[in-house]
Amino acid sequence: MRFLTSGESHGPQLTGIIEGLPSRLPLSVEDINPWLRKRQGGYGRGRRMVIETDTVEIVSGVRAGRTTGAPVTLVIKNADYRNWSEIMDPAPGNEPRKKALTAARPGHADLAGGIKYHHKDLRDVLERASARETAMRVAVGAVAHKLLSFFGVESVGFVAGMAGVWSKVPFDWELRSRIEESPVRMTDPEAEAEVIRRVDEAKARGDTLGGIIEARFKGLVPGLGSQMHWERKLDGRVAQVALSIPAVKGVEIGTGFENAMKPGSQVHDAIYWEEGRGYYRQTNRAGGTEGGMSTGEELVVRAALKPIATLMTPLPTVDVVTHQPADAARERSDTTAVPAASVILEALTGIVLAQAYLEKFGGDTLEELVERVERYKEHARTY
Ligand code: EPS
Repeated sequence: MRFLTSGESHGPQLTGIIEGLPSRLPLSVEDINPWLRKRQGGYGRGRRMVIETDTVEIVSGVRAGRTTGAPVTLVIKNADYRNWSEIMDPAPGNEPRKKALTAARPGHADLAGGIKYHHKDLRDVLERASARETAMRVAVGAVAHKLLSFFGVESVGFVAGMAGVWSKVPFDWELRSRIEESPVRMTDPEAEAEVIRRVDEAKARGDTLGGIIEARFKGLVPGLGSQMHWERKLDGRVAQVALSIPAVKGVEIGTGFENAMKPGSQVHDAIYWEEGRGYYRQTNRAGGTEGGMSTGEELVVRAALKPIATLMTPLPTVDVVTHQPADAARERSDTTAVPAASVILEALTGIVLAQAYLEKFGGDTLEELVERVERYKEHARTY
């Protein structure tokens, strides 16, 4: 399964094309829209999220509620385009355009992208660097999760800490509804209240905030990915999608960083076997991968987000047209998007996992695929 997205933040629409899905997968907009709603939420978002009510249209590859095996095309319209149609018009002329941006924001794609693509209006860089693009990747992720649901895989995405405040309530699958109801997607109500206070303060100061997000998956078969070749390693692929989320600067599988400072005897997860259950562990410090393959234990991935680069109280920079010192450009933006990023991490990790299932089990139809997964589960139990 491969996919491509296109679309600018303030252009007419985002488009996604997914190729390689099996036929007969039940799929409707109702499988995708709840993900888009979740991604739009979270305390600390800016006014753009008031303008948008992201909903998807399926314009190819699905008939009567099932995939046909053809490429699936998804579309999300940008409601804000009505305010930007002149600025974003693909037709030549009308230059310089309104809302041109020349004071490169430190921490953003502006400067490197301007040099690389030779744009002096940095809007030509930022329109695609914008995290708006993640709306479509989350839609693709929702389709991947629909496929994973047929293999018995469940998942969650939440915020482990943000704004300098850690959640003190350890994650439990029972807390999934608490996370969904929390405006910061945290397990801990006290931490949540403190985070909200700090987000308000940061907003008043014109500042931005980062945090640590986590995604978990249970019900995975062992052996997804492969140790045989570097680019097939599951942990490497999970880390790559995590780092592709705007502002993510660190990734950890299980307690990866903590493990690095301990002796092996306190790190590796002892192996046990039980009739009917097969192999299992009592600890999961590995976070569900060994040797670049899933172990069958929970996959636990964490990612660190730096604070958003657009500051309303701007940092010093240089204007790329005059080369004079300037205040960095101010664009309408979010104070923080950490809760939304946890939804994105869950969605995108799902894409990697769905791809790994499809590679391992193949098949043109959903039924073939499910049958092969079930047979392999039995093999893993009795091996
Ligand atoms: C973003 C800036 C803001 C965010 C946007 C990401 O958009 P705007 O410039 O239109 O106010 O709201 O995120 C989204 C639009 C989204 O859907 O997540 C940026 O500069 O990255």
